[in-house]
Amino acid sequence: MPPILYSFRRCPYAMRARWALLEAGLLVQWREIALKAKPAEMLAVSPKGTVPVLVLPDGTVIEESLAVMEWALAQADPRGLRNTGDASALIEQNDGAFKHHLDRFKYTDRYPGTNKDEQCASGLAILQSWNQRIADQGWLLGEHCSLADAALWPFVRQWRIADPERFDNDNTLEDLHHWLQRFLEDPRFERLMQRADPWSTGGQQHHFPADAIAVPLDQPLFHLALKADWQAAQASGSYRISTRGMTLEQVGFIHCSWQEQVRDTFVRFYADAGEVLLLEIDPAAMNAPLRADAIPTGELFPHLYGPLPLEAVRSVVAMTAAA
Ligand SMILES: N[C@@H](CCC(=O)N[C@@H](CS)C(=O)NCC(=O)O)C(=O)O
Repeated sequence: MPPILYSFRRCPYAMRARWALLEAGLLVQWREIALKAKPAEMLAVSPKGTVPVLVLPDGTVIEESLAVMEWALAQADPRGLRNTGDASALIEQNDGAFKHHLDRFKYTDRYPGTNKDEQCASGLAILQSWNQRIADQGWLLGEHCSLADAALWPFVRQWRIADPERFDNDNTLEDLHHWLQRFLEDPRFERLMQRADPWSTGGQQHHFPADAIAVPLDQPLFHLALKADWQAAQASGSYRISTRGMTLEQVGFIHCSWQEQVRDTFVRFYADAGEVLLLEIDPAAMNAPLRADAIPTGELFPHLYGPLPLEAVRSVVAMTAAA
């Protein structure tokens, strides 16, 4: 059985954990909770009563959002979120000072004696320092999206929601606006924010992501590869092409097909690609997560969230329009 995730849709801590699960290609049993009526099953394994909580099949309980992210990215980190610098100082600043100001700016009434303008100014100073980093490097820690970016953006989104007009019109935050927009416009955002009624014992068990299914391990998978890419993989020992002209690192997974999907994929993307090979892959021989995700039409395609082990390829044949 997949791990169990206790989650709350709008909680920024739960959002960062779910984002990492999406990145890593994992599928979990999703138990949406109401903060005012936490399930006894959750409190039994994590009495502190905060979400997210992830319960692994061996009973291990992970009850801090960052630990869930770390666990997920240890299973698979196809875009290399953890390869870009040390995220700890920024995450500490976010979870400490920034969250403090965010709560007091957003919910001033709950904190008697709080001056909203002061909280706004203090939070803004932190946001401006992040804006500067993004202006200088592209992302918070460098040229690529990192663990820090993935862990912080749900909190910046919350700040924006407290006063969208003020945030959007603040031209000291221009680079941060674009940075946040990249997450909000990412196709994964909609999947992250899928809705479910609160879970109850014996009730319907959804999975997260709700549009995904586990890939059966007894049906072969197929991947169309350019001959030159496959030859390069023999030399380097690892195949890391997602689809025609795009790498695993760029896309986040390797596109695969089930048998009945191969022909359409070939006609749509590879018909004019020169020498194309059809790889038949044993799904049971993977060492990275496999998940079938829905494309916008609703059709499910199997995706491999890591490099393709060469030994998992059972056969290689030339693919032609007539084949
Ligand atoms: N340090 C925890 C904080 C999680 C947290 O505070 N979550 C909030 C929801 S956003 C919560 O569950 N609060 C409990 C409540 O409101 O009863 C983590 O990173 O996972």
